[in-house]
Amino acid sequence: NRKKPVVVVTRKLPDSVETRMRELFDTRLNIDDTPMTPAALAEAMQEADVLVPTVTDRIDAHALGHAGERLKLIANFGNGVDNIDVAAALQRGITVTNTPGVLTEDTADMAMALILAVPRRLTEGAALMIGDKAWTGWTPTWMLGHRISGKRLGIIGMGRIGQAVARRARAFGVQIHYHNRRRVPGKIEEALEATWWESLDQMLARMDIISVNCPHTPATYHLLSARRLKMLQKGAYIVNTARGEIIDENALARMIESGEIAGAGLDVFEHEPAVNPKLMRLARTGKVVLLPHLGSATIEGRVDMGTKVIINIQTFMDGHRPPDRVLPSML
Ligand code: 8YV
Repeated sequence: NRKKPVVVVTRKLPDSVETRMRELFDTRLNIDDTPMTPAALAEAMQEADVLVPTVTDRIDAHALGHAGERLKLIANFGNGVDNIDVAAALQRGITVTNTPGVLTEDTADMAMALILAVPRRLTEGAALMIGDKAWTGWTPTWMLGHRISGKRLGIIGMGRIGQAVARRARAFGVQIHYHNRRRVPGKIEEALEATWWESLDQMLARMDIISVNCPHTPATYHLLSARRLKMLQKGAYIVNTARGEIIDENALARMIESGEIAGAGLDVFEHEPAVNPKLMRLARTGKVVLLPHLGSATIEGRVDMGTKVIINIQTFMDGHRPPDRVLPSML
């Protein structure tokens, strides 16, 4: 009868996940569900065999300096691992896992919702129906948006989520284009009738809508820089359900203000939970639709993520390679 591993969970997880974790492990839960302070995180890293962080925990090289001898696994409750210095963890002999696959469809749904919401002025219209006298009458030229079907969508990052966005957009009659370091297999390209652009710059200049679906890494930080945003056609829209850091937020806000870019749908921000005040102002005009990082926020998704975390921990503790191990070479 082995001793149960000490598993420290940094945030509140669905009840069913916490219950199962408590059955299986010596689980230390974060009862009040506040973000862990660096000091609390350091303490957790001292006592844990396994740490289960979320997107709100920064596990950088400095934080890893506090890792105790016994910490051997960081099982991230999330897909993106930009909150973790994976290379530094590995150097200390700590394995890192994530939860890919189970939040693909939910995140793609949210991207599609934003692709529809911004050009069709959904939040602007919905806001008019709250309160008594907002909607005063209909005319044929009133509150016109832009058609989605027939438009060109440029997907940046054609992994699982990018492909799921492509499938949805195709069903809406949108033409699919993508930029990815590697071209996806021909069968997938054919099924999606997707056009690959080796050059991101060239793709940007020809798209009506851009959807950001790549991970945030040093290579993708401000990938959509001021210089690249200027390449977009006047009237283009941008949707981001990946990570805020991929877009230069200030430049984006400036260009929407000036009308060079028509609008944006953003579920992620550079300094969450802080939101650029210029973007907040633009949200009042309807040109920008902002969501508080809800891409994967479904009950089903969170439970599936929890199941993945548990499987990764169990497999690791049984001495095998966990299914969702992350290596620096994968980033
Ligand atoms: C969640 C996410 O907020 O998985 C990700 O990369 O950004 C979101 O789905 C996150 O997983 C919570 O840790």
